[in-house]
Amino acid sequence: MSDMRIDVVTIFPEYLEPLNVSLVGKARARGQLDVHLHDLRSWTTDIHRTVDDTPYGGGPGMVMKPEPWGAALDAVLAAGPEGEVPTLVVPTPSGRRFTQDLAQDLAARPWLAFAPARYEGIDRRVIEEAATRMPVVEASIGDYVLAGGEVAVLVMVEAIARLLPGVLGNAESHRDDSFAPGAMADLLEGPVYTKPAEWRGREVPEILLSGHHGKIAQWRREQAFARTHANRPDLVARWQRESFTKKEREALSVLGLAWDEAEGRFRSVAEPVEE
Ligand code: 6GU
Repeated sequence: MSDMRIDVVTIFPEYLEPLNVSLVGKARARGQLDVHLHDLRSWTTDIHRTVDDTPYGGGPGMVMKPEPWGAALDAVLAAGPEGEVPTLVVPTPSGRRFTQDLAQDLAARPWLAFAPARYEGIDRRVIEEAATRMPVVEASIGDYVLAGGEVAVLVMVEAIARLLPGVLGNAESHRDDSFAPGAMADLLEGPVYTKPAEWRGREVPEILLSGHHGKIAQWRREQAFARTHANRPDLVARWQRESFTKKEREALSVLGLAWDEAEGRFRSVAEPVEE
């Protein structure tokens, strides 16, 4: 038995060819991941294999018809283990944010089915009817609009697959990831270096060559603070005072970040207090 079954229903199965490559491809080859691609058009019944139609109420673009999706989801359900249902993941810019937390939640489920749409989306009744039969998660990979959900499926499957036990070589590989629960929650990973120790006149930070594991860990954490401060003020706004040691708060103050008791958040000391 594989660790996870994944079904994808799409009008562009060839868009998902990258699932044969690299980490996900290897997980499939090792039998840890069982991926089934389905062409939505195989559940159409007309000569033109139509999957879309004009929107009720008017407006631009086309909407995916419910009948092919209904038949496709019926077939996916019937193809899996008796009595089990998949979690249906519907990629859409209108969905909840696809985060590391959601990736972790989905990685714990034995069976996922993805329903990426093209055009303006799928007739709403498909999602509602599916939700009476299986868990449904509508998820967006970011605040921008893609031409279709297939690339979002690639993003989500890769983020999920690397969390499956035994897919990444090292069981500790996830621990220091940006966004990893625990010490890295709401933190971005800092910079990394490899040999040679000097390259084009640029030296690797000396601390990394010191062999002082404790000091290295502290330095990496401070680098993570600096990166997060520079790139993601929204994450800094979530930090709690209690998550940091006294020494770490000193490092934060060097970055110009101080705990503001009244506001209940870390604030740039340069930043004016709002009236
Ligand atoms: Cl999941 N789908 C599409 N079409 N656009 C998106 C998206 C998904 N996430 C962000 N933009």
